[in-house]
Amino acid sequence: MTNSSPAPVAGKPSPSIDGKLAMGWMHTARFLTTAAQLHHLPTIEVPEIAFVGRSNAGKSTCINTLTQQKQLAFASKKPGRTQHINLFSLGRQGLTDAVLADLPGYGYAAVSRSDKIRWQQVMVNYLITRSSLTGIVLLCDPRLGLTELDEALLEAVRPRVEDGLKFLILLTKADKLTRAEQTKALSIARLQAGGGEAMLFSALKKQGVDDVAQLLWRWSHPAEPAAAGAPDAATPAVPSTTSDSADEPQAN
Ligand SMILES: Nc1nc2c(ncn2[C@@H]2O[C@H](COP(=O)(O)OP(=O)(O)O)[C@@H](O)[C@H]2O)c(=O)[nH]1
Ligand SMILES: [Mg+2]
Repeated sequence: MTNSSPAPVAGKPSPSIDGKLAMGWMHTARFLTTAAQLHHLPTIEVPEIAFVGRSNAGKSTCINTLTQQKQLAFASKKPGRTQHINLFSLGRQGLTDAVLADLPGYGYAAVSRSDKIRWQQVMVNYLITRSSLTGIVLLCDPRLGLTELDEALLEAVRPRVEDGLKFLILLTKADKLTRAEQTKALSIARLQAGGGEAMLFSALKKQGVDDVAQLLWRWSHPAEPAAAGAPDAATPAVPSTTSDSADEPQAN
């Protein structure tokens, strides 16, 4: 699964993309694979972005809204897959330029304590060791704030965030908050995010949708080191023919 996407480069501004293009890119999401254990995950050579959050935080709704597809959450809801890491490929014309990883929601009350602990370990191991991991989106219902498990996860990834891993606290269901509450929740989340950032999101009101799509695109397409006479780095890597779409699994 290789393509010509540049490896992440620190310190360079990312190329920009407008909201519509970013949403078009998100819409290319397709199911890649599912894994119950870390060692079953394929090696990925493009940027991988993980979605994490306690159950009911609005993760499935967010992924569906961003990708403008209902089948993706369906893929994650198939019996036996709810505790799996589900990967989705992104990229036009069969070229994969990024992968989304949907991690199991944690903290679900009906799950036994031992299962919770096991999953916490799998998740933390994933977040700490996964080499293709480029960014983390931590979804949080701002009416509840960060839970103990969210805090533990934040603590675990902090060294990687300090090392350049992208990190976003996404405050979901923003439509449930007044303007003043949104502003307050956002400033708290910005502090909690450390070196990362925080944004408001509402699937219902389509708030923040384009902004998140653009951010994920920038995370996945860091600027290449400037080279004399190089083509404009802001141009999205969209192939003009379908001739090189061969090696990509087209599972749905
Ligand atoms: N008002 C509102 N409700 C939302 C929003 N996003 C999700 N929800 C609701 O929150 C609940 C949990 O959402 P879901 O996506 O299943 O959460 P998950 O467990 O994190 O995947 C569902 O009842 C959703 O309809 C939103 O933007 N606004
Ligand atoms: Mg869900």
